[in-house]
Amino acid sequence: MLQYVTTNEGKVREAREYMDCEQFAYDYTEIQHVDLGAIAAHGAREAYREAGNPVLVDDAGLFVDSLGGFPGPYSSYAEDTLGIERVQRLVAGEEDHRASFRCVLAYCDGADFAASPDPVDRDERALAAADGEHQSDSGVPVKLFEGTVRGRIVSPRGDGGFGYDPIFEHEGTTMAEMSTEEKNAISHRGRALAKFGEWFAER
Ligand code: ITT
Repeated sequence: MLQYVTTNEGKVREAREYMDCEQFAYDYTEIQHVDLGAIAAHGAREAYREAGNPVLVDDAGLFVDSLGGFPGPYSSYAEDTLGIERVQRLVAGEEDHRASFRCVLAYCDGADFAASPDPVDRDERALAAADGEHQSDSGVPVKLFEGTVRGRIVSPRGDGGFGYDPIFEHEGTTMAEMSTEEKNAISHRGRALAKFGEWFAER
């Protein structure tokens, strides 16, 4: 069974609309990198080594246009330290409230993949940022699937979803006001999961 690597149950709920998977609540090392793909690829190698089964790592982030992409790869840290309401107030002080949510899924089962149309991380960039202890992961390819949604940061509305959902509005509705199905139809994660699901079914 595919192991969906996350400590976040909200992510697993959304993923189960696309595939059978088990949650593997493994807290992989999140390397410091501006690129979510590099973080997820490094995590997938580490999780695969730990699980010994096919793994899918899910790394997501909120990128606010007027804050130069902040909090981006630090979204989890910003949620834990500032909280989503203070992030929202920070953005409210800017003229431009537009933002993107991005999700990168990184799949690893120890085998090699064809690159097209989604990228394969063959690990140099992740290893360059990692310390020596992970050198043994060298060479294990990771297939990446990405999804993005554009929206606006607004005052919190809605009880659904998780994380930044109450302050992320897409076409007039916050993601916390959507059902899981509605969120998946437009979200960063839904788009990445749809791409992955199609590819995985072929595999
Ligand atoms: P794992 O690393 O264990 O998967 P996490 O919740 O920390 O759990 P991320 O680092 O990918 O996962 O998430 C970065 C932040 O973005 C974190 O604060 C999440 O709550 C939030 N987040 C991720 N996906 C989201 C979504 O679909 N809607 C709202 N917030 C989301």
